Amino acid sequence: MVELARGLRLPEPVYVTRPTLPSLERFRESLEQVWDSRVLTNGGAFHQRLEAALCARLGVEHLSLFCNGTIALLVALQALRVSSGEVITTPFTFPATPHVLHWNGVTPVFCDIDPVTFNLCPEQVEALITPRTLAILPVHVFGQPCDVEALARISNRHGLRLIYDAAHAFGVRAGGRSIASFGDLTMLSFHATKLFTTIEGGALVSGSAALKARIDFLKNFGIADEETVVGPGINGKLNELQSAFGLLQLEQVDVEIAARRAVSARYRARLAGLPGLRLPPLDAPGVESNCSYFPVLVDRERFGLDRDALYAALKLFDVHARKYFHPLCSQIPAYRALPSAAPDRLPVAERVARQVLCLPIYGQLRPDVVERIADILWALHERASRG
Ligand code: T4K
Repeated sequence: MVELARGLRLPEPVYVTRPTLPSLERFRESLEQVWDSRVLTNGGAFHQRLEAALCARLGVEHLSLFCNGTIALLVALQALRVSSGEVITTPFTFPATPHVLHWNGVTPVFCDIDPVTFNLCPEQVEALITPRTLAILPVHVFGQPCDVEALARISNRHGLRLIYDAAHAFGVRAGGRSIASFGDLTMLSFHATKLFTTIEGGALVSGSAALKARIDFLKNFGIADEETVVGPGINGKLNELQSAFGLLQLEQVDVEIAARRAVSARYRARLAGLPGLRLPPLDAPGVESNCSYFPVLVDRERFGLDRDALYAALKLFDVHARKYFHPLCSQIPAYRALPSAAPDRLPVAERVARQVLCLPIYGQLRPDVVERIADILWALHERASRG
């Protein structure tokens, strides 16, 4: 292995993602405008411009910016008065998803996932509905759209709220529509690890002006005017510097998505036929994905190494893949005693969490580096199969 690593090791570390930054010169110009205005936050001009620009880019009407995706999701539940009872969600997600339920006094009910998309399995959602269920909180994991039609049918039939965690799904379209336009509310994350970023940041997309107005009060302490506080809000605002950064990011987001598509296509071309490595599904008809992640499933028998061994071996070559999302959220101490968290009730999620590995993908990942990562994967397989 030492010999192999010496030959193929990358000259510098390659991480699962890297943000593509806007021009520093242009950002400096924006900063000068902020300095001139002295408006630093509380819905200033850059904030207003970014909300409008995001609506136009995403093809939605009502969007509220937030300081991060987690607070946005916390407010989404408050806005729809989901603050007791149970909400059905996925265990195969980042901990923020069940945590916002917990912080709202709601019990998460974990539901198993689809083996291909890794998203909530609609048939199993229905079986978990009880008189205490108030909402469904699905995640478009790795930017793959959930079965939005089936979930809409189920939520309508049972009078449940439907709130999407679209932290990974910026710019994704399904059935000719923005993925952010489904359900009662959709949360987006603009964290530094996302393909569109405001460093930290996020948004809620709502279906009506009235719901957006309620969200905007809630993210600003519930303040309506200098003497009126309409409800118990929180501070979820995005500031002017980050909004200005976001406007510059937005100018380059389509180039970023196209570059990620090219990385994804190169991985697919090079890794097709590599035994024991299942590649992410191709876009279903009507879906435009954003290639925000490149998750593979590692089958130990056929690849020759299990996921953990492959993850560790890649590090020797300075390739820092990530085990998103292992461990499952149902295994977090705060939730693992819940009846729905029992591993035998979540067999698909348990298997996927054991096998999944997210390979590096971002717009500026050079083609020769992608080629090298593919060479390393083939070499590791060949070495492991020789015994
Ligand atoms: N729902 C879902 C489904 C989510 O995935 C997330 C967040 C949320 C909700 C919550 O949204 P936010 O409140 O975060 O807006 C990262 C992110 O921190 C997290 O935002 C994201 N999901 C999650 C999937 O990934 P870590 O712990 O893996 O981050 P970290 O610091 O290890 O970064 C990963 C790699 O990215 C690093 O190895 C290098 C690179 N990186 C990272 C940062 C922070 C950079 O190149 N520059 C940077 O500034 O969680």
